[in-house]
Amino acid sequence: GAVRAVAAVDLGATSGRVMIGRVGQGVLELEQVARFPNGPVEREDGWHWDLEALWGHVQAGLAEALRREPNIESVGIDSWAVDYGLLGADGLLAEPFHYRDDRTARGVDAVHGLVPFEELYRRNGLQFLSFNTVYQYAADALVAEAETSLLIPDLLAERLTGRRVAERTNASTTGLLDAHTGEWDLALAEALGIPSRVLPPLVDPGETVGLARGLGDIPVIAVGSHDTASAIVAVPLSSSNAAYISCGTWGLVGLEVAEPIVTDAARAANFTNEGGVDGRVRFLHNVTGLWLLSETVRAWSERDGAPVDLPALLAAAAAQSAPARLFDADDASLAAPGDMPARIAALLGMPEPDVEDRAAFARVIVESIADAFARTLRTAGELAGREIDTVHLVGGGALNALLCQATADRSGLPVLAGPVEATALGNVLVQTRALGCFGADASLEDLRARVASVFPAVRFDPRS
Ligand code: LFR
Repeated sequence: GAVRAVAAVDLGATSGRVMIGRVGQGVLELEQVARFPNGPVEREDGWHWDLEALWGHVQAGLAEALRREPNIESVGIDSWAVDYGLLGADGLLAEPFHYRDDRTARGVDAVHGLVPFEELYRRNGLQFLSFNTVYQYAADALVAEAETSLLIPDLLAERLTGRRVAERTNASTTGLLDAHTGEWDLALAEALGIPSRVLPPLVDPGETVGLARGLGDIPVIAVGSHDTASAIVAVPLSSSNAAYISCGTWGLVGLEVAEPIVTDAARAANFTNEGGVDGRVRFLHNVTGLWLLSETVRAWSERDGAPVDLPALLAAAAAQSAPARLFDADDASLAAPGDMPARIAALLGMPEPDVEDRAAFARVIVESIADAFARTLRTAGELAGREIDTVHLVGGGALNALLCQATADRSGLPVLAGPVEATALGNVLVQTRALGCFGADASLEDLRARVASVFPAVRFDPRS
């Protein structure tokens, strides 16, 4: 049959991209059309996202995609989770906040004062992250004035189609979705004083959201609009004993399960149950990932007045001997934007590195991330009662051979690296399945088999 094409918009916390995806007999391809930087921007009232800049990049990228490939049949949008824009009749009431803004601390106290964390966990299944949407709402006076609240991908879809909906996988990260039914927990919203009118109708991945008016009326198809949900679609999991690490800004470490696991042990280990595509559950923990490296490199580049070359730094780091001391990559002090080398040095109890010691310092960062990955894999297996035998590492981190090898060594498990662009692939796969490219009842396993056959993994075996 003919090769068919769709457009995928994939926004990460440090960069965004627009891709053309092509699917046909034995064909599964991505062509990058646009790539643009993203990150926290500091305003008078705290850290925000520059939504208008992102929207500009998305529009330009989609226009370019259609110029290159006029046969594009649909558009799908995914991004990081939890952040939202509040809308009135005429559009946005305020620029969306960045989840790393510390106003959420107030929201945590307010929410837990009304509903204890134990009860929240039983209902929404989410690990405690101070930035879960429900805490952000509690710190945001504008919620009371809003007609509706849309998560970032839904907000962009609304600009394209005029329709206000909440895609279900991303809605599961708000803290207001019932983990067991997949529906809004209206009783919880009421107990927290969040008006139910701000919670839009839910749609599932694969459903058409509406027609993109400025793009020749091609449909916007809902995908796993939470980037991690899309990434897990494209992990070529071979069995239920295969774990994944979706590694970009964050390292999302866990397993796919059929039903939420909300035991006391899972709560104590701070494991989350996020909604996946086709009703699967992503049972995982957020480990601080490449954020530690990107923020470190950003600080050094600012200090030097010239960009630090990350690939060269990692090559030099690989030539160092293994570090004696590590730090806890999960430490709460590393969450905020700002001078990362100083904060890591403080955890290590040593001075900040001189320029000639930067490679060794980068090595400590990579090994500390790998150590947290290994620890979290062990916990995931224990909590789910599974004997993990393989780890798939997807996302940008799959390009970091030092990190992949260190994860294999520290976990004692083979690491299968790739695909690097798992998120965009998952986005493309869900759209093209909805368009009928894989047959009417193609399962996630069918889609993953296609990924495995087209994108061979790079294998890292543990060294003793
Ligand atoms: C990864 C991710 C994580 C989410 C964090 C904040 O990009 O979406 O899954 O916990 O960003 O939204």
